[in-house]
Amino acid sequence: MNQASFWGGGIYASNEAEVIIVSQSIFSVGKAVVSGNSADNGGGIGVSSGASLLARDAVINGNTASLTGGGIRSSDGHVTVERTLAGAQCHTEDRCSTISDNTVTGNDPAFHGGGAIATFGGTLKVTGTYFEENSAFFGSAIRARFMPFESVFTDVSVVGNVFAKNTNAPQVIYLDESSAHIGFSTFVDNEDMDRIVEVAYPTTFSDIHEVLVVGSIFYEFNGSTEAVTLTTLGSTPDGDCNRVDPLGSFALEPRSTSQTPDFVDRVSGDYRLVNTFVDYCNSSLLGSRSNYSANGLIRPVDDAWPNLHGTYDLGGLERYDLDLIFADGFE
Ligand SMILES: [Ca+2]
Ligand SMILES: [Ca+2]
Repeated sequence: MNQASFWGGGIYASNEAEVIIVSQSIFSVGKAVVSGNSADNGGGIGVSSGASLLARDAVINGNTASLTGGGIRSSDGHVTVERTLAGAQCHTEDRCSTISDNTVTGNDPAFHGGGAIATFGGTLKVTGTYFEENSAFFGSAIRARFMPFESVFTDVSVVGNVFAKNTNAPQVIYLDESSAHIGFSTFVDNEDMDRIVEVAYPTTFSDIHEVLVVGSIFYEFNGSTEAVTLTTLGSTPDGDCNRVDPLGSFALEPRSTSQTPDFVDRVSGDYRLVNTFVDYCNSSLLGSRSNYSANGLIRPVDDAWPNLHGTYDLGGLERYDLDLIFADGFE
């Protein structure tokens, strides 16, 4: 339990430094945990000025920031959050890579927010990770601005994740003057938002930003939440193969569906698919960058279920058969 006055409650790195936190196993003795810290910016971890963070199979839960980034805050940093561990335990209710239960209390609409992650400039890559029960007034899970800002990096990449029960903001992911590729993720039972992904000011003096959202499930309690919305002037985001409620511009993107998903145990937070949306899509617009899932399986798994457009399941969790896991050497 740490407290920092301004940056990085648990860990802070600047000036090209590298922070690596890696779990050695899925069991608690080997887990990398950043929990119960607080700061103004980056309640758990702060990186700035070219510093990089690699969080692999890590738990970044229960941290608090008063201004930005309940779990992680980056300013021109390079943040990678990923899941690499496989294991039968993590296929069910255990989460191997999580950024959950973090809170931001700041309410300045220009800069505050990002319940799990706030990132301003630099790069962000998040794969195979659960974002649950984070809270902020802007971007209950993620807030990104100026991505990239005078940079050739591939900005924001968010693939194979689960976003559930994040609260308090008008949007779960807030992309402001940012490019982003969001793919094969599950958005379910988030609360309080007007739309799930908000895109603002995609066209700036230096750049036209590109936002792609593919292969994802957007399914919220009220049944009438727009999935992806442009709220300013500028180039519209592109979509493909998404499950969305039947309203808003994203309902018109190719291969979209408003069919109701069927989760193993939604109430208990087990968002694995039963059969709906299994083997629904191909790798769509992201190619091999689609091949991540929050249960650690390498996509795609060709299930016995008939293929619609391909072998990729929609959402953050690729369905599997136990026989297949053991045949592939998972334990
Ligand atoms: Ca599949
Ligand atoms: Ca199949």
